[in-house]
Amino acid sequence: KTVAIIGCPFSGGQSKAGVDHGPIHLVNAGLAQQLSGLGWNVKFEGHHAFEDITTQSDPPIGKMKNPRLVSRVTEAVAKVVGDHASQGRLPLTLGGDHSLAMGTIAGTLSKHPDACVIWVDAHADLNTPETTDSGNIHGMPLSFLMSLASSQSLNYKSESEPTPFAWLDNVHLPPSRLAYIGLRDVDAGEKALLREHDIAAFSMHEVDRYGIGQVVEMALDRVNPGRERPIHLSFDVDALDPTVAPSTGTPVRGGLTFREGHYICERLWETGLLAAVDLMEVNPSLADEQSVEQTVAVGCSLVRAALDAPDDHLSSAQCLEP
Ligand code: DIR
Ligand code: MN
Ligand code: MN
Ligand code: MN
Repeated sequence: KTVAIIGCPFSGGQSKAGVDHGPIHLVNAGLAQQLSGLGWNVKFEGHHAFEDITTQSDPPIGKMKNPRLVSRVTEAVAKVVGDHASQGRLPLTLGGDHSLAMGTIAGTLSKHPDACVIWVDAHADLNTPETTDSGNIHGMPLSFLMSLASSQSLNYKSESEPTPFAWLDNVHLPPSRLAYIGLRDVDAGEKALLREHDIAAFSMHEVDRYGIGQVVEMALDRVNPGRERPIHLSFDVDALDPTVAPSTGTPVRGGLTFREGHYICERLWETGLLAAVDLMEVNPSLADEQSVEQTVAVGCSLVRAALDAPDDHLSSAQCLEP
């Protein structure tokens, strides 16, 4: 088994500096060695270089900020993730901001067109260029992936460059194959889209009501009832409570506990269907040094939980031993 670590030091999908340092801190904390320790062959050839992807100028299109840059970077990420997947490696993408998921999920779908997505986040990241308030593309990746937004809807024409996100127009994740866990800060336009497209959304209310064990099964029942589809896990670290993962750009109180976050990862690994993992939005420039260390350590720990070797799980008998 080989895991390919794709470090994506990218922050163009939002406006706070520092999230581009997330992958560097995760790797410096020893993530590659930790995964080797779990029995994985680890392929990591340095962080992805985006310096070669520059744009002459990148003024907003409508409300969308940095559209050319985000489009080019995510297209490149899609290619890298798709290549690793077709070589039989499990792509682990470290962000960077969550706009990167346009690339990671497109890459997964290129190899596994029937894949489903479990999106763990405080936010729905479902805004369209019309519904967005912030203009930040990290709040929009799923609308493009599910064809609720498209390059045509940008109403943009240029002689000298392709319309941003045109490369995504023939990528399509059916809304029936997306399930959210951990939502608690969803914009009005996003709520309307969730309802209109009947998307499986398990907010913190459902986590409180049913417990995380039940919620993960309910999510899988919606998007993967026969338990045969490959699963792409996209984990925004802000899904966790800010007391657990403080160093992130848009923390929202009332989030997942340490164990709830880990349980999701463990259970998805246990299905045997995990095809790709994203860990996004670790921002080491936000909060004090101890909070940064804590957030980076939790990020590594979530990844280990998602990529655990099956025989490393304590059997229930061992757990019950006094
Ligand atoms: C908000 C915040 N819904 C937006 N989104 C965030 O900007 O569209 N996503 N923070 O992670
Ligand atoms: Mn740094
Ligand atoms: Mn997100
Ligand atoms: Mn978020």
